[in-house]
Amino acid sequence: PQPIYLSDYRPPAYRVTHTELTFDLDPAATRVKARLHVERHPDREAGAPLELDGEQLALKAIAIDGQPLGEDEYALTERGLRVERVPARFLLDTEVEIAPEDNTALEGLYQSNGMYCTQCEAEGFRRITFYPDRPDVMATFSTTVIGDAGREPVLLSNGNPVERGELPGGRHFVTWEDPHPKPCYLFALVAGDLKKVEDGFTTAGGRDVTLQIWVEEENLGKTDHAMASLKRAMRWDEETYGREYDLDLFMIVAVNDFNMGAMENKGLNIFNSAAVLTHPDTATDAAFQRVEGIVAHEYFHNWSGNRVTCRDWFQLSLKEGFTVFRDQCFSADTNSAPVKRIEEVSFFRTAQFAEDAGPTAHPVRPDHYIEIGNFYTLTIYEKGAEIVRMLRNLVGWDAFRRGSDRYFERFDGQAVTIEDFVACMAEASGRDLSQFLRWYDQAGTPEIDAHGEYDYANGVYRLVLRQRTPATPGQPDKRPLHIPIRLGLVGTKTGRDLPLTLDGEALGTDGVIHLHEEEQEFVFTEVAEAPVPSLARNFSAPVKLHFPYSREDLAFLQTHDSDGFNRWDAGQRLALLALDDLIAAHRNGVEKVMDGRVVEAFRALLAAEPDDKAVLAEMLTLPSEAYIAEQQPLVDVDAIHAARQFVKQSLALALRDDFLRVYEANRREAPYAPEPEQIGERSLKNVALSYLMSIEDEEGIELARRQFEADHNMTDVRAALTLLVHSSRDDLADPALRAFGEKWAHDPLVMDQWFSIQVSRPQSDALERVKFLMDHPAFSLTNPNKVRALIGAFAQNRINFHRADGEGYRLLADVVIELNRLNPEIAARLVTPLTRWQRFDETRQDLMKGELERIRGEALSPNLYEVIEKALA
Ligand code: HT7
Ligand code: ZN
Repeated sequence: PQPIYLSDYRPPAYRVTHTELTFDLDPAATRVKARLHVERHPDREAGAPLELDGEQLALKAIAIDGQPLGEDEYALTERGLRVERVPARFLLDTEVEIAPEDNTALEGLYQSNGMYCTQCEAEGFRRITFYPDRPDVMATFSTTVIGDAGREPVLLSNGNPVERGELPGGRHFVTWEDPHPKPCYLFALVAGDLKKVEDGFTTAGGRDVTLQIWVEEENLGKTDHAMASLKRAMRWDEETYGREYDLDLFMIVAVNDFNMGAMENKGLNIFNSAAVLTHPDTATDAAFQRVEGIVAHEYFHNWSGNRVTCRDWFQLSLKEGFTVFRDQCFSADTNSAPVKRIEEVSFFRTAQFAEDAGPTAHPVRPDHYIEIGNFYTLTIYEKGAEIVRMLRNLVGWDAFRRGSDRYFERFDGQAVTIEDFVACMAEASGRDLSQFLRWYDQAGTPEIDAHGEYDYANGVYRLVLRQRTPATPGQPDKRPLHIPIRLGLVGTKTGRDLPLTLDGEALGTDGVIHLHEEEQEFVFTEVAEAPVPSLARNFSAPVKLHFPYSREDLAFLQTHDSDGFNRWDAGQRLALLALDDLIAAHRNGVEKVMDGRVVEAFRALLAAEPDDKAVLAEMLTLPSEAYIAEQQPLVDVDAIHAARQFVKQSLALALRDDFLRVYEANRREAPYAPEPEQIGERSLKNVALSYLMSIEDEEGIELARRQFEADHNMTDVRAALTLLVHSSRDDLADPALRAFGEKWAHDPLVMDQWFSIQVSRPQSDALERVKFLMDHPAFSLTNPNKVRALIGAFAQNRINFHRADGEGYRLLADVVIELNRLNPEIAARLVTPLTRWQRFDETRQDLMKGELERIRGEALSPNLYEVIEKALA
């Protein structure tokens, strides 16, 4: 496979202004008729051939302006269809046959539990019909779906239904019209035996919108939260961005087989059932919050993605980074904002930093790719969102909102670039953002080495910042970025933020400084007392910031920093320093000794009356093994696991009564609601329980067992079940797992949790369990949720996946090889942990590389080929 380069972009030679589609559904032989209204681009020369994308299509008929084409008038290639001579404006009719039942890749038209559905982003439409499958070709669509009236009573597509009727042979049809021009990646079709839940929303402008969520009958009771989230998101987008919905109907459909979370098809969002269905008995607080976030994300795409879309797929972050930023702000507004930020950042620093430091690192706007499906990454989504967040902070909310209005107004109905977006922000704010644009083109996580010095005699604090971005594949040399650093100087005497005066300018007590150069010195004057700097508050830039804090400094910041995020971060840094010592002790076979400062910090946290219990729960949560590993030059999985376990148990032993008190104080048994206060209480209670269970004393065990059996809601049940199953006691694990598995055998989403919990256990039988469960009737390799729940979860079980005998690697490679045939997109994602081999010791490196080589020996899909070649380069 050959790479595609951004620098080769050319506008399309032909545009499609209107697309008429007719689907005659059949599992093995669906007929798709397409009539495209085509015209030559005004800037393109006459005589350019018409080139259409098409894959796995059996062409049955082709005509231009009603005249069938002879076989010498067009050519079929592996990639599509080429017609050498076409008029400047014409109608192209084609008819193709496709087989949805054989489509295990879940791109294009496929079947899930007997229903038909589509996934066209990024390049799935070319598996439906011959078409210029690129986002800069935007057309209005008219779609007729014909199905069996018994098997497929519901026939959906984008826009509004305009006609329906009966046909001979028990068939029926519905015709849909979508008046908004769209690229074909936003096309959708759904057909099946679905039931709907309906509600309504009146836009600020007075449009009455019908809202429908379509599900299989047994899931009708699981849509309330998604519907409420949708209405909140619609209102929020009006109030925050002035964006209203633009059709009379908005539909969401839940499907079980889906490669990602959800898809923003115009007027007909298709969701992975895991991203839309909730019920207190079956979904955890985290799942409720995830559903709210994803429903909002897809809805927000109606403007940031659909009305204004991407010129080409290199600009993917234009819609994804902006939309993630929008959904993050929405979730922060509807939940505990500090906890949302802590969760976002801890995930980002663990997973995106690792991606940015690995062999598949790429800029937020890549300059080449082989398979765009491989670029739906944390870098495009989450780092893209961090860049938009920096922009918002740089120009301020008012200018950002003006820039956003300008962007939506100027480019409505167009396919545009990241420069177009940033230019609107520059114009609205009057700021020069040219250096800032480098963030989009430079891969790798910038590192900042900071040090500071207080001059007592003159009341001056000098802060020196030096930035460097490590080399990444294809980008050996990096240029300095414009990095905004939000900071405070916390006085060591008063414990308060000191006023900041920089170059004679007063910045308040919480200011932003701008690092543009490789090295810059910032001299703060009139600093009345020796400070500890609180840097990059609220994670003001996606960087690694190193400052030589002493443990006393960190303990001080943990209690005194006015920035909640940095209070949490100081605690994490303090724990990491203690963990470093313990990792070294474990490696050297020296006795482990717990750092008393960490114990005292935890004691103080447990004694305080918290404003926000969810924040306290975060502060009591130790850095994950994955995050600890991120900090190590070479990952020693066993030492990390042992050190973390030691810290947890030491804290539990020292503070057992405090954890017990916190557990009891938060054991409210009110009816479940996914509301911030209750969620905070449950988090705090379950964190306390996890400490108590880490020492497996009888009281902790009894509490966990009772919580499991009380069966109040899935959050508490799952937390207790996880602790029982992850304990060293099979007499606790086995009965609980059995009871849970039997109770929920009928519910695929709960069974996903059942799979994940048991293969994440630290005990050494995790791998054998995976093998055993792969034969379980509820498991299926063709269902991405099952693959993620079982194989994906196991690959995150660090001590077991990285077993010294390499059996974890072998198992993953076996599954990847199988999935390469069935679902290349999922195969290419699943292989990720093996691509990080550089981070481990030599023996493990060899084992991991050996498995990558074994995969390379197969006939690879472009998806897997691209990832494996990068990993072994
Ligand atoms: N824009 C959507 C991306 C997506 C996707 C991409 C590739 C293959 C399958 C997919 N399903 C959804 C989802 C989003 O970002 O909102
Ligand atoms: Zn998105």
